[in-house]
Amino acid sequence: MAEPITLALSKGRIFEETVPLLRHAGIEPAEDPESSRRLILETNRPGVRIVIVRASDVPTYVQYGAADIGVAGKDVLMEHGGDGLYEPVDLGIAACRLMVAGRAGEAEPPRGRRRIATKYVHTTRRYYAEKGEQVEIIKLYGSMELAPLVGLADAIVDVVDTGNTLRANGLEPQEHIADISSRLVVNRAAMKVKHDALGGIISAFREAVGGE
Ligand code: PRT
Ligand code: MG
Repeated sequence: MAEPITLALSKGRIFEETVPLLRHAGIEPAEDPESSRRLILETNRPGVRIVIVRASDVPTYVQYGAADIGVAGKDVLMEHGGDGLYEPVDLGIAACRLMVAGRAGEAEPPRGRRRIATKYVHTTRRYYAEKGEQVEIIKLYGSMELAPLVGLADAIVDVVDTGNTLRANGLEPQEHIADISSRLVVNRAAMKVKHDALGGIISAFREAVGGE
């Protein structure tokens, strides 16, 4: 009997872009998480199941071994830290950029300590520490784009894809922090104990995205 494998995925863009890669590994989810309320999805492969979690919780499930393997954005991984995680494949999916953005046409940033609103508190602290700039960081959980419009912050740090959301709110990208794509993450202990089953899945993902 093959070793049971639990894969952590978030709904939405990551699930949708991971399905074709899973198919390459011979794995088909039995249900669509958008229409099912179930958080544990069986697959066509006995012993392989998918758990549906928040995008920012994927590294936590994998780190603690509640899931053996998962798919998470590099933004989420940078913020979480790499403890207990092995990051074998850049899947190139859900691509975007982590940016500083502020009000459009604001030539000079305000003098003194700028206030930056973000859900990426650790990443933002690290970024400004490396630049040697003192900033005040305000933690938000969503709708970051609102903060500069109502005077909560001078700028935000968020992921940007088309830039439409920034534009629609009178904001513009100002500084590029990192290019982001989603990565396969694997629990380090599971990698040893379930080496054959996980190794097969990792190779199939690598092949599916054109790596060797
Ligand atoms: O929704 P939830 O709070 O559970 O978590 P989440 O928003 O982190 O999850 P999800 O599924 O939206 O995103 C998962 C991953 O997709 C992120 O961790 C990123 O790595 C990646 N990704 C790629 C994006 C985007 N593109 C993206 N455009 N994540 C979020 N956005 C949001 C962005 O925050 C902004 O609000 O979309 C808006 C900007 O899009 P544009 O096209 O208008 O620039
Ligand atoms: Mg979201």
